[in-house]
Amino acid sequence: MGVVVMSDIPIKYTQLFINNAFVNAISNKTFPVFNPATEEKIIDVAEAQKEDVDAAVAAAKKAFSRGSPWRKLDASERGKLINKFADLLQRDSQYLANLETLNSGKPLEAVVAELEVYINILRYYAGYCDKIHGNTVPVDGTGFALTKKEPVGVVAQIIPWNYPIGMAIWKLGPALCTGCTLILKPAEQTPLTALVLAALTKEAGFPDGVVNVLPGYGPVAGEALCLHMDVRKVAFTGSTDIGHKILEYSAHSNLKRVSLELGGKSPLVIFDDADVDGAVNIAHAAIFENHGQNCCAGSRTFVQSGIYDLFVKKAVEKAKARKVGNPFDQDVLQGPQIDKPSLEKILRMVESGKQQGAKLETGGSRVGSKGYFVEPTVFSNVKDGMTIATDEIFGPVQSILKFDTLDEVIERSNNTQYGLAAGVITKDINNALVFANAVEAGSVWINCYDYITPQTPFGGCKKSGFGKDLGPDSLDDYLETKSINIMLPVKV
Ligand code: TXE
Repeated sequence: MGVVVMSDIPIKYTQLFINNAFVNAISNKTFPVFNPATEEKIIDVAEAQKEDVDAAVAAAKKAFSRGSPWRKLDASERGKLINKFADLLQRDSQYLANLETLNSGKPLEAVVAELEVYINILRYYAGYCDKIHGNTVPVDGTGFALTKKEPVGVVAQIIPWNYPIGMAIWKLGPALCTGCTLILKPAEQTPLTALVLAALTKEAGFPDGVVNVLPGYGPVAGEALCLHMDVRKVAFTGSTDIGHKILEYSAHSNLKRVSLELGGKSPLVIFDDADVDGAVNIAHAAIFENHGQNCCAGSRTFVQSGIYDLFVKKAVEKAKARKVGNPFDQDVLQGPQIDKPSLEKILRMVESGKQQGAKLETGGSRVGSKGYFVEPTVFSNVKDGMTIATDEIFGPVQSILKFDTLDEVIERSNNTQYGLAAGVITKDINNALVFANAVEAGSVWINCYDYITPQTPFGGCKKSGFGKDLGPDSLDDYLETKSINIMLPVKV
């Protein structure tokens, strides 16, 4: 798909989406949404409060009630609706991409490419709708048993700002595929494209109340969703701190199911036998893509001692060449960070790296004074205990560490509270597979990084959370297994 830069990007929707209608918040409250490249306000958007959450959950509950049009719809027909939604996403890709760039600062070209993947993700789920089945079970005695997979019901989906369209599609796909109804809460920084997606689900023909979208703040709308007694599951992607809270909300309300996709500090390990230029490119993309605002970013680059100095030299050249600027410009690879707190956190982390003795090879400062731009930054001589090696920076900061042996690098890779992803680059299949088996991570990439497909489950372990997005495993979180046990008079 080519890239069309729109000179005028109309904002069509700024209200809450409840029961297939755009409505104001009951309180009429709104909140401002900003362009991170200019720091200017784009528009005010309706802000959901507890009473709006109650209305959206009521609509979703009604849509899920026994005998409702959604419950009676054939599974294959659900698939057709999802496919229609994918068609509409394709039709409106250029508009959605421009709006996403305006609101998030992500480079337009990257967003257009990502949209192709999101369309494929929807098609994957569309095809799965009528392939979700249980088993027959060889029970003891004369009985006969079968299992059936049923949707959990009303689900709340709370997503971050780093991939606003992507995270929405990752969450909507399995919920719609399994026949759940949902309330999606986009991040307060980036609600605009989620509202367009809402309008497209209506146009595709999803019945009233199946999809609801509530822009608003986490501690208000997010908390009310998580504490609601009629919400059966929360799917959350965001920070580890809030992940802890989501579990508390569940414990304090109705023990709703929870799936959490949280932070990471993912190791990317490069052995001496790797092609250095190729490895530098993979490692560069692994950390700098999306300005480092990526939960599975390869944020600990481990390089074996034999190629360490050469690797650092080339990694620095690559970082220096990375063009930062207006995300609508075609040759720009890096736009602004999402907001001021994010910018300040990154600059604080850079300071801590310098103070703790890492060598700042390039970057480390803000670019300009308008917009939240940060120089692509590379640290060498990074040691395991330094804050830049232990904590998620979520910015364009590459930390390069040195290692000697396979055993040592496995140990050090696992020496983190996180377990989201890992990568290894080597020509030695044994080293690659021993590492892949030993590393504590939900996804492992060999001779590549960030290779995410609709078919492969994605999600971490340890403090990176639990539960999966994508792939067949993502459906499990949205399904209950019911056993139906039948007593027969005889065994034949
Ligand atoms: O995350 P939050 P923030 C990490 C990354 C980043 C840091 C802070 O390190 O620098 O988190 O980002 C909603 N109840 N990640 O502050 O607060 C909130 O409205 C219910 C990694 O943006 O976790 C938003 O929709 N919901 C991550 C979503 O949670 C609440 C992506 C994420 O916001 C809530 C983003 C509450 N009490 C940040 N408080 C990843 N895994 O990719 C907030 N929210």
